[in-house]
Amino acid sequence: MPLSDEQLNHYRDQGFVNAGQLFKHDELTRMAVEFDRLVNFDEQVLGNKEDGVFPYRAMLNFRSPDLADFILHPAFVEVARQILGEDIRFWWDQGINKAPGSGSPIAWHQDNGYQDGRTQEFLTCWLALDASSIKNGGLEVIPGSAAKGAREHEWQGVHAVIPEPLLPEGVPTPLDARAGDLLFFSSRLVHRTGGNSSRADQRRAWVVQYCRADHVNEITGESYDNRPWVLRDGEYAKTLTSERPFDLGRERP
Ligand SMILES: O=C(O)CCC(=O)C(=O)O
Repeated sequence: MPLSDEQLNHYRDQGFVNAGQLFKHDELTRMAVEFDRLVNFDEQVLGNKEDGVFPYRAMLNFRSPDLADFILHPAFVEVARQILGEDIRFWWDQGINKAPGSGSPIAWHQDNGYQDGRTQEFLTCWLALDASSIKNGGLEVIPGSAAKGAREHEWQGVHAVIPEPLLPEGVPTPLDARAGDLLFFSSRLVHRTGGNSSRADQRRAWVVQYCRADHVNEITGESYDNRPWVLRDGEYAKTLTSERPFDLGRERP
């Protein structure tokens, strides 16, 4: 379950790694069923009307006990332990489907850019529920960009975006995935996704993020003890519970 030394070194050098198939077939099916119920058959969308919107929903775990259980699954948590240590909280999850014909991009950003203030590096787990490539709105990354530190972002609608002149040097590189692949990347990895120009290939991803338990907003000083524990002193939490309640209405998608 944990990353091999080679995979961990790749993550540390490049800011990302494709860990391959860490979930069983029946687990992936259960996650896809819940994803479709909560994301595809609902009204929420991102993107713009001219290019074509796409289904999206934040915090699927609030609405699905099965997905909440998966947040404590060792396939995620054992890698999070290697990267973040023995005290970890769950940070955020979202379901995104770049459906066929949805042309709207998600522009270059770091996941840290979504917070109003600098925070420590955290971990994004991007679970491909379908095969993904540039053609159907898959990820592109700038390898090595995570090590170059936090970038300034500007808000474009609900999206935090790095203005072109502030992008780090590097060659944009597709990060393709097979259905079921689990990609891990740093919250400081500069990445984007384009539109889905395929005729029929959905591109569903369940994105689950973890942070160190002492994660704080370094500008406002806010402690994120409204995020539930996952590992405490190296022990798995039994359920997702936090010191303060989490208010989805206050948080940006
Ligand atoms: O899955 C996508 O299309 C975008 C994901 C992304 O950029 C993110 O999770 O920060």
